Amino acid sequence: MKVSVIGLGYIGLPTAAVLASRKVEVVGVDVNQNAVDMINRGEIHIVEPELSILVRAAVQTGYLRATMQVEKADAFMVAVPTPFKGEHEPDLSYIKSAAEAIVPVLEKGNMVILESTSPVGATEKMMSWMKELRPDLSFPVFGDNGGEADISVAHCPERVLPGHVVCELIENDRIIGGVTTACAQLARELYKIFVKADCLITDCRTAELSKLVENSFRDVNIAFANELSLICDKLKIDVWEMIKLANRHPRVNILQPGPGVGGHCIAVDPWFIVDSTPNEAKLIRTARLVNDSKPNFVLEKIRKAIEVTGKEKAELTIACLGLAFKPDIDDLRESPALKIAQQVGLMGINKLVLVEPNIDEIPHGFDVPTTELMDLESALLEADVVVLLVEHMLFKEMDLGILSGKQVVDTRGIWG
Ligand code: SAJ
Repeated sequence: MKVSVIGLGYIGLPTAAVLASRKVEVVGVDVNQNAVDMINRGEIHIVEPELSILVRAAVQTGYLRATMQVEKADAFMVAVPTPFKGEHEPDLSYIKSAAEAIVPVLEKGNMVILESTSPVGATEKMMSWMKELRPDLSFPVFGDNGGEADISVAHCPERVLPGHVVCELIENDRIIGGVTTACAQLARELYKIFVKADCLITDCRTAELSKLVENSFRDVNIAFANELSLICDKLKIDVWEMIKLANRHPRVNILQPGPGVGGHCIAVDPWFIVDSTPNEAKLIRTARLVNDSKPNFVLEKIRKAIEVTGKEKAELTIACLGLAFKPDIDDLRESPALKIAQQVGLMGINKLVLVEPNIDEIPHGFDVPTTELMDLESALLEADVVVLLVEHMLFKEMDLGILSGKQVVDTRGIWG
């Protein structure tokens, strides 16, 4: 069997490498020449524990190679981004491009699996794009479980946690949503090659919504924690202590407040539900708004900290610790930390120093002239105000003595 994985990002590359480690011939396809070259050298272009060893071994043993051109395969797994556009409407253009790239090599008996998190109906939409370009092939019809088709189509949403991707790809239960039951059964055969946990069969629409609901569940719960942090601030109560105590109740498990919600998943996916059912998804929308407004609250805290220093803004150095959207990864997508740091840089201060141990240069588009990326120690020596934005291990383990005499805004409650 030969599998083609379209999109070699945070999901596609680990999936390709895990499959290749099970001795399946895998060809990864990406539009990024640099990523393709690196992978073919056995290197990786993202930070993810265990992935580097896995990719190197997969390339060295000859089971994995990368290319920019889609080639013939038995199965195609699409793992491309699904961002939103305009007023939080899903942007399926990457899925459309992937479908268009696959169709010229598509043959009777092939299977196409959409892994990208998608709004309800996207799998059938992808199928309709392929059908339009290949009228010579027959495609399944949703719910027609008795029917036969040349091509098999399914949605198998990824649900791995960045930072634990390799392990979770193998250990997590997997939802396999077929356009028909036969499609789901065929897709399950493929996933069973590397998934140790259960592969649960359903239809593609239910699979699409389950994935969106998983992330909305987390978003709503984080919004609850973030709202509590505003309430506690008003009432002058330590939110982290209060949550710790409330969580001692056997049926209460509140998440942690922070500077907002980032990443390409939780900050995006709930909008796909809101977009398809705007009148019903009231709580889901409100959670998004609560989480999206948290950076403004943090910026207000920073303004207050600046005032307390008693210094002129033009003399101040502010250190922002952490830019990634969560701890110990290099992913800056939708990162509230990055947004906050950018706003701090525009406050008219003398200098902004950034500490982000997982990147080597100031991110492209970070348009603040007086900014420097530094190691932790140098940054803390210079800073008048220290803003902790991401609970990286480095910041959890540091000696807190160095903070004395400085104004500190700890958005993650790690320095209690
Ligand atoms: N966050 C908090 N407080 C918390 C937990 C998280 O503020 O208590 C913030 C994080 O700092 C981060 C954001 O939420 O900015 C999201 O982080 P996360 O660790 O909750 O989730 P992701 O986005 O890394 O991964 C999620 C996972 N979904 C769920 O846990 C339901 C993962 O399993 C999915 O595969 C992934 O989205 C995805 O790709 O959809």
